[in-house]
Amino acid sequence: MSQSSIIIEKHDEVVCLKLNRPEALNALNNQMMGEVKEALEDFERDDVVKVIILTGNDKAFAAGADIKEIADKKHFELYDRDFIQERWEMAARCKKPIIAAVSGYALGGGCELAMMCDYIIAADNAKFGQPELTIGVIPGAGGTQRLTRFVGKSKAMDMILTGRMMNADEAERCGLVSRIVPTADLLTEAINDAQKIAKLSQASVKLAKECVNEAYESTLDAGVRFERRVFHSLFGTRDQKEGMSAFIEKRPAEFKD
Ligand code: DAK
Repeated sequence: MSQSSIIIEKHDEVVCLKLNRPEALNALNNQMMGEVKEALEDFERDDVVKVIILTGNDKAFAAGADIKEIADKKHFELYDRDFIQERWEMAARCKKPIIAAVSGYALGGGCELAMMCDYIIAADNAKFGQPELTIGVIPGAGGTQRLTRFVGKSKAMDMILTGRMMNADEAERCGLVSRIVPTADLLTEAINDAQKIAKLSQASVKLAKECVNEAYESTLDAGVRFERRVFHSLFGTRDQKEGMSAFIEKRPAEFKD
């Protein structure tokens, strides 16, 4: 296998996974997605890691799947191997929180990968798009579904049918990203967020994430019932006792998971 196409940096309980094929604007090839999947699986198993940041470089988060790698593929080959599906979905399956820190291009599979994360912080130079129709296909890693849930039908149709890019301002206005920060501060901001989350009770962090995601899978009634059961269950944890005692005793909570 050639040189690794990701870089991993650890900051105590926060781990930063950087996509690293700058010569191809971080186009997501099979090797890179395999490495991303393996790294995420390792982070899920590693008790020290509490929060994951997925990022690229200033110019590109990722400009999509590697078109040069997939251009000659045949229909049955994609179908039969379910086109590298299992390598792509890991970010959406993580129980630990995962923040996408997006600078530059997040196009096609790059935008889809960012949307699989729990939330997106955008640098002021970020550009999002689903340009697959301009190369004769459609989004294939959840773009038609996730983008529509993020931004609504009209904007999703506009983006997907025209293939145009959206800048960071528009992405924030329509709810695709949680906030915009100066490009130079992107990683510091993401790490600050991650460190705050890492200090909380990880049971409540993981379960809150599961509850929010449930909103996309169920009716309001069923989702609220799910949330209530999870709320009840947290009273079986020491962290709930610690959090509430610390509030009453006017001291910082020390969560132990
Ligand atoms: N693939 C391969 N190489 C790419 C690339 C890509 N997506 N994007 C950029 N590059 C390469 C360029 O070929 C160029 O390489 P050299 O020619 O120098 O060797 C280098 O990166 C710099 O790119 P440019 O010269 O084009 O740079 P510009 O600044 O002029 O333009 C650009 C930047 C982002 C506007 C342009 O590079 C561009 O349009 N890129 C393609 C964007 C795109 O169409 N993306 C969507 C790809 S399709 C699925 C999973 C995933 C997917 C589908 C299914 N399953 C699990 C089922 C995803 C599909 C896609 O993402």
